[in-house]
Amino acid sequence: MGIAVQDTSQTALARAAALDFAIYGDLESIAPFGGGLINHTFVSVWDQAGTRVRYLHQRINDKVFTRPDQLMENFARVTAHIAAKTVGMPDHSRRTLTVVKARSGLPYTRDAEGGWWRAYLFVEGVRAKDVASSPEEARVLGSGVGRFQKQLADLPPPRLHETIPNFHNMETRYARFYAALASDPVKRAHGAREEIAFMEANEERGMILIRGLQSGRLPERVCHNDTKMNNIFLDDASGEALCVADLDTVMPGTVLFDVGDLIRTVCSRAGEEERDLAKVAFDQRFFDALIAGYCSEADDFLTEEEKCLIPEAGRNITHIMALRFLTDYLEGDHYYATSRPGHNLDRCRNQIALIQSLDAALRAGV
Ligand code: GN1
Ligand code: MG
Repeated sequence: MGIAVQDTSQTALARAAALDFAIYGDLESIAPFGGGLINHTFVSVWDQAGTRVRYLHQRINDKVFTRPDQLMENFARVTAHIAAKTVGMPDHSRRTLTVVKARSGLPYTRDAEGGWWRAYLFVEGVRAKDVASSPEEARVLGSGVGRFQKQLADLPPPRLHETIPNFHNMETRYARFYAALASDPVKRAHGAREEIAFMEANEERGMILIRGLQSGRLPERVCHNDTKMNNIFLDDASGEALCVADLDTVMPGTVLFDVGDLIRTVCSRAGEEERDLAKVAFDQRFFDALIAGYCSEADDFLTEEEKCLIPEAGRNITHIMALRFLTDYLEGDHYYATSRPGHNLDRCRNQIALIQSLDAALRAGV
């Protein structure tokens, strides 16, 4: 009941916000959409002189993204840059997200509660998947992210805003984990002893990417930072990776963060929500195809150091996700959306199982 009441009021806010964007036609309907863990998403249907057109609306989570104005400045620059590179190609308006401006001219609007909303064209005829179904699909996903990075490699200055400072910084993630462990605010540490021990044992190894960035051995580039596979839209007709979505965390980093998140999500035979850990297994064939696809686009700009660290990047990003799920569990589930007690601990266990499977493959010489 509580949830239904909240949904209704959220939908009312979404409707009011939607009407504040410079969208032609009559608003027919607006309803919640999709399952992101961070933002609230809605889809609207408009009658534009007799044709039905859909738009997406998101309330930006301003606890997670404390400067939505800067975030939307990044978003608008990045999407305009990609759009300029694909002018004249078939399906031009489906190859990147297209921001709709508010009537004020800004790329966002505020609601009565102070919430921040954005709108963009609904990309029709694509699908987002949680688990890859074939090595060919893995190859396609790899090439999609390689192309995205290549398209943004020449983004003109200024440097993009850091929408979440230290997002993939293992040092600060560990500091927060140890703080949660020390205060144990909801008394959950005892029930997570094994996972805590895993984090303590793996801390040093986990520092490889952040130290590489800090020392300059790994170059800073524009990357996406959240390339779990369901953020990459596959064209229904051709199967091609058409559009990279969820651009909130596009900011400076190492491209290995993106490759790592792809390995984490594409090369596991089960998604991160799977609780049957026997199903969570690293698949070498998907890995080989993914990296071949990625390098078909990224070979032009990757350094030798970056190439060598690709397998380790998969382990590193899986590790940081396990650590973040565990920290949120210890803190009382404030960050990720959860739907049952222990949900974040289950996610952490899934990610640790994947690391163990990945380690077996790395030992065998991926
Ligand atoms: C979040 O926004 P969404 O659901 O695509 C998270 C990612 C995690 C992911 C785990 C801003 O991604 O870092 O990998 O959940 N995004 C943020 O599913 O924290
Ligand atoms: Mg996201």
